[in-house]
Amino acid sequence: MTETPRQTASIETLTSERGAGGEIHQHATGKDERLTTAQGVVIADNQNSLRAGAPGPTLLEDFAMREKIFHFDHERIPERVVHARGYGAHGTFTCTRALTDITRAAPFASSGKETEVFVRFSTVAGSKGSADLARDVRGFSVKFYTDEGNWDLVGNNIPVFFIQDAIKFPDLVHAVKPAPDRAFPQAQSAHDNFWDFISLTPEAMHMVMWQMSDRTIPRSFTTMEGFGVHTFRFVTVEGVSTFVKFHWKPRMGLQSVLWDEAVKSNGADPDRHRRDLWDAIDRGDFPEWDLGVQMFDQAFADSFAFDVLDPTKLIPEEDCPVEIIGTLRLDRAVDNFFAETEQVAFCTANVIPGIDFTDDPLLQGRNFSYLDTQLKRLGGPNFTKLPVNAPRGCPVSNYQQDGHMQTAARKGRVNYEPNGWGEGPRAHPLEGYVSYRAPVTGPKARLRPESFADHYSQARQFYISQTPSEQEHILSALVFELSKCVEPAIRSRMVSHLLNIDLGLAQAAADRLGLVETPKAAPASQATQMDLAPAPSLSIQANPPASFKGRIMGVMLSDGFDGALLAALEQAVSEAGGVIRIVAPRIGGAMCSNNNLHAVTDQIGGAPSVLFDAIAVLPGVDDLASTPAAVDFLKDAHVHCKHIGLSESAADLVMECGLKGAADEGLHSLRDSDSAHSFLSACKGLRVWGRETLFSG
Ligand code: HDE
Repeated sequence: MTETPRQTASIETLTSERGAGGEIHQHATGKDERLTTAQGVVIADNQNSLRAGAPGPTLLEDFAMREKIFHFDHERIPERVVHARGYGAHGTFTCTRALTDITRAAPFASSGKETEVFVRFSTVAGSKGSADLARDVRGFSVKFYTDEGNWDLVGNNIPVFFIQDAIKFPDLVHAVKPAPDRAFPQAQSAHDNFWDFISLTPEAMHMVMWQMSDRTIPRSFTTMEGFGVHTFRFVTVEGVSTFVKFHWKPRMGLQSVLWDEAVKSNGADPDRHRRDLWDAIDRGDFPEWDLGVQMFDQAFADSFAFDVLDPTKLIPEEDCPVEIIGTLRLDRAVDNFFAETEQVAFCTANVIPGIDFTDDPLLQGRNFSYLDTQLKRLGGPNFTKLPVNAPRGCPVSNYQQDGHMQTAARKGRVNYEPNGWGEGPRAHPLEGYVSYRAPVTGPKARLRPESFADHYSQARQFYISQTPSEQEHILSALVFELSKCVEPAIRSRMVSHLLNIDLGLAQAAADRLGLVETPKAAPASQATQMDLAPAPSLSIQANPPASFKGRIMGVMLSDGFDGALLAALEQAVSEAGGVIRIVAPRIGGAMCSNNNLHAVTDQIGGAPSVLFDAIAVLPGVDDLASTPAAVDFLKDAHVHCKHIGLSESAADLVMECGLKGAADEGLHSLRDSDSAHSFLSACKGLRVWGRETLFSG
């Protein structure tokens, strides 16, 4: 991939330095900037350590070398126990609808009010160095630096969770992570331990349907939804509470890739999602999401078919509308990944006046876990002072002191409260955070309410809300994952759950897994099971994006290509708000039919079509039919149901790919500006799903 202007901007001058043999090393460095030790002493030679004679030992006295290596030795901190691989950016939340009658939460105080935010997206299971397109849930964490303190909305891209009680979380995470003896598989749920645990945990079935759907292989961070998952409370100044569920809706619309693309993407560009976010911000194509809320009262909660405190259930938008109250825009990449993205500490317990918890047992457990894990990960209690974690919109004033790496010592003798010195901060009953006065009764016991008992109805509702193509994706994902399980009893146990979700799905899975005997349905609480109507809002394919904005067209060409046609295509892509990448045999450039040299962004061997949303093929004198990577480029785009634009000169390549005579609404012939524009207009939808039937079975 190419260097961005931002990446090259800091390379200002070339300076010289003398090596051991007196040779000159030339390298880039900042103008007039001196290299120093951590103590500020200017370093004279950064290439050779202090030695006793040319063949002699290195001296302990060499403080510059020791300090440099000492610091390097301590660069690593523990990675997050979950959500280790993540990527962050700064931005702004703009309120578009004041909610002062419903909550005193600062970001919603007036329409037009702006609040600074930091967002971190993540995968859950893989370690820091794993690939972006693992089949996995994505984290979607937002830190609002409000003028009444920091509020963290630590969500996922799936609105429900695997378990109903935090006490199960360590087991869930142990099961999905690499097995403790062999330390594999990495960043995958396709293994015995995960499905063993899941098949013994019926409450996970709803989330499993989401996990096996295309939601877990998103096209990019910018094309996925975010959800707060739990029911929270909005609270007014007077102490009146309204239940609320938070939703982030991507302006680019929901988009995912196919499983085969995910697998190939992980090889071609394991950093695909972080690169996509970085590139989008870098070119000024700032990603945006709308913040929506589902707000309801106790009466709605009582009448709803499920317990609103059960995190394995959602409230369909069809039953309670999502009202848009603001927009999130990410417009600034981090200056330093470690300082910001790695050290940011999100915590569900970070709430502000106007936002409160409910008794969702998962949320209650999370409120303990985040602070606890951060103490270990960031090494002491003062991580709240790091710039990315420190409040920005309001003063911080208290008597917390000392601890590792303290940088904010109070002046004076007063470090306690109450004090008679007339100094220092005091609590303020009116301005301060007051917990919602929720009445609490009941015996102290380890229990789960009956209202949490139905594990299958919403799993079924999700499944029947998908298009046939999406249902096929769920089935193939289940078959893929369960086929990786060595233990037959696990496969069989999973099918016994599927029987409670959808008979057709269960039978097809049993068949494709080659189960010798179809198991009995898992025991289910029949008393609570319901036949819910499909909720179309749950489908990706039924809600396609409105434009090609922010997406990437890969144009494969070779010397002698039609320059006018490329210009027409470039114009059409740019008018649609998309980005074009030129893929050619040589990175140094491609000569068009008019003898103009055009810049090339990717060499064919390193840019398979899985990296692009749609493709165009404009071969020149080299028809590319005998270039294997070019054949794969076109064949894959076809199998992946993408829109494909073809110039006449692509005829031999088309023949080589076995596509001659293939015609559907996704194959477009490119001749001129008009055809380029109608090609782009077709590209704005998702894929040509009808093509899938050609390859299924
Ligand atoms: Fe987390 N989770 N989680 N989680 N979670 C962490 O906190 C935990 C859950 C989520 O970008 C950890 O600082 C428990 C649900 C995100 O830095 C840890 C339970 C949801 C992130 C932790 C859950 C999430 C985390 C690890 C069950 C969606 C990444 C590092 C009760 C609503 C935050 C850290 C970032 C991170 C605990 C379940 C989202 C261990 C105990 C449900 C997005 O504290």
